[in-house]
Amino acid sequence: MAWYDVDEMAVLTQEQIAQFWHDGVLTVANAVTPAQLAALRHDFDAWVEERRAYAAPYGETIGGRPRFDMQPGHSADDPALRRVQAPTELSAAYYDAMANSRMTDMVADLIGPDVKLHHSKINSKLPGSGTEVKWHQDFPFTPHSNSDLVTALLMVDEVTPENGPLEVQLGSHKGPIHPIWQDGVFTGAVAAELEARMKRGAVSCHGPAGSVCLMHTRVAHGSAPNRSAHPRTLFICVYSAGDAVPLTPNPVPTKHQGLFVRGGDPGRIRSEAFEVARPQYPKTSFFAQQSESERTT
Ligand SMILES: O=C(O)CCC(=O)C(=O)O
Repeated sequence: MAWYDVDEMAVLTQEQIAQFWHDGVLTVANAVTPAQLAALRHDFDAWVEERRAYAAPYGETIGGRPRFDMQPGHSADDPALRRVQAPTELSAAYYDAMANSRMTDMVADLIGPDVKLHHSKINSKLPGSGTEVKWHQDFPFTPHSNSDLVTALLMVDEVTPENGPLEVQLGSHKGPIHPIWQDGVFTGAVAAELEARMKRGAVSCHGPAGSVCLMHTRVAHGSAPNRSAHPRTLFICVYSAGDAVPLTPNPVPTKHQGLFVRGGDPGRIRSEAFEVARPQYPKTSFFAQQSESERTT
């Protein structure tokens, strides 16, 4: 898949915008400034250190669920922080990257002019942690009246083919919405045989730290454990068009939901026809929903 570098002042070109709507994915370098990137890394490193002291998920978001979620097996010597929910509430650096960066401008080029935040999170794969993401589309987790939603995955670390990059099925945003309930259980993942097929045709999204992967909400994707000696930290912001209205509770509640980061409230609701099973609200995090052993404990 092609990825692009753009100069300091540019926003996306028509070619890049066309590529996004064709593939459902576009990776662009330098989505934040070097100073913004350094601030993101600084705050994340501090959270990893701080979490060594905790054996179980810790902290609280406005939904009453843990702020910091760890992979089972986490310990002080082997910290396995896998998720920080709503980091824009904790850190000026994360807020700034979400609301005031070239990443924000790029999203406006795709689904603007009116763009609002739905939620934010950090997905972390520390070396050897085993954290993986089973294949799914984001839309059935966060259905809206229309599907003009972009999941922006900002690479806080360099992402390589070895450290568990996002893998996508190009063009899948134009296909069906695949169930993430299997045999009456909310697994948060497509059926195993479909996942195997999707993996065979997958393309991975990697790039230097500071790059962003802009992904349409209906693109099928997943990611494997980090087999390398280097961390893979993604700051993920989910944005919607101003006229897309959420139909179910936010699985990552945040006081910043609905914040207009570009433009303003158009005062209109736009809808598309689709049918989707209601998602199950998570008890702790998305990772626990996807894990058979964590679901049953
Ligand atoms: O962390 C990743 O590799 C993928 C993120 C993802 O699929 C999600 O959070 O929905």
